Amino acid sequence: MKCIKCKGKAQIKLPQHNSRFCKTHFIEYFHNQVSKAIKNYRMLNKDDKVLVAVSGGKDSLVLWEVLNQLGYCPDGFYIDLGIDDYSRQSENTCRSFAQQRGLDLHTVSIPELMGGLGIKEISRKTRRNPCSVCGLIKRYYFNHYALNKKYNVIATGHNLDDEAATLMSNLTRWQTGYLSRQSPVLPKNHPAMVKKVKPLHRLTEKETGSYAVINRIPYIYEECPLAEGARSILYKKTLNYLEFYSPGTKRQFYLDFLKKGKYNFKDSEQANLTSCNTCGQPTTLETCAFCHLIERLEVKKQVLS
Ligand code: Q46
Ligand code: ZN
Ligand code: ZN
Repeated sequence: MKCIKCKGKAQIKLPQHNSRFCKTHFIEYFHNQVSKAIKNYRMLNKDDKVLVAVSGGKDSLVLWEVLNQLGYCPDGFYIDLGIDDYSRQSENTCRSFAQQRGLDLHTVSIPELMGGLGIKEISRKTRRNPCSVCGLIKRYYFNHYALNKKYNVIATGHNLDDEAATLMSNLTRWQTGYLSRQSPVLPKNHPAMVKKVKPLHRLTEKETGSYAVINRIPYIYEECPLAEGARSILYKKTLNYLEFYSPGTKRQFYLDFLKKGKYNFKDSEQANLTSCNTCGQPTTLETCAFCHLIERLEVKKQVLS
């Protein structure tokens, strides 16, 4: 098997592109895909203050590494979700990654901010699905922290598999508002909102995994113990099945949606975006979902320093 660029020994096969690369040319391909995503969607400028949301998993650490290699000087942001050993190991992985590269890592702890409760306890107390409360809390603190510390872009490690699974989930339930908003860039369309970007959206989970292995990026292999039964896993499996028999399907499904499909859906919610009467963050309601959650939990909200 030969690299299509240099005819040297290929290490990685990408059936969706009908390509094979040696290590050097795979890294070049990977960086090109990230640069293309950044350029096509005007995600970042070299002088932007960028905060990368890191979890200790391969995607977010690969993103941090690539943005740093491409000269964007990003800082990392880790949220301790209070999920037992998993959270401890994730934080240690992020810390050692940052230390080895001389990068800055910022952290906040959900149990410290929410009266000693971690995601599991919050989920139990509110009788809500753990991933739904976790998503709500993470979104709130990413935005709140970045705004407080004057970062103007938040970058997340969502890859092509994540985005294609979200698309399939939104389509199967005809969530037209979500479909119109699903994008690799969420612009700042409220004074208290920080722009969010997904520079890995053109790359599959397999590709980010290969990049991590080739570049010896240590990451946490275990899945979050609360992920079990998440519907996104089912959608990913379905898409991987299609991809196995018809390479390129996943990529075409998602990238063509961005090019051709997305504009057929209307977003009525964004027009009604206003400020939460309790915390000032953007919401379509009088009080935002996060403040409702705090009220329901009967905990005193801590202010971030
Ligand atoms: S961390 Fe949180 Fe994920 Fe765990 S509880 Fe679900 S959403 S699975 S990315
Ligand atoms: Zn090569
Ligand atoms: Zn609020």
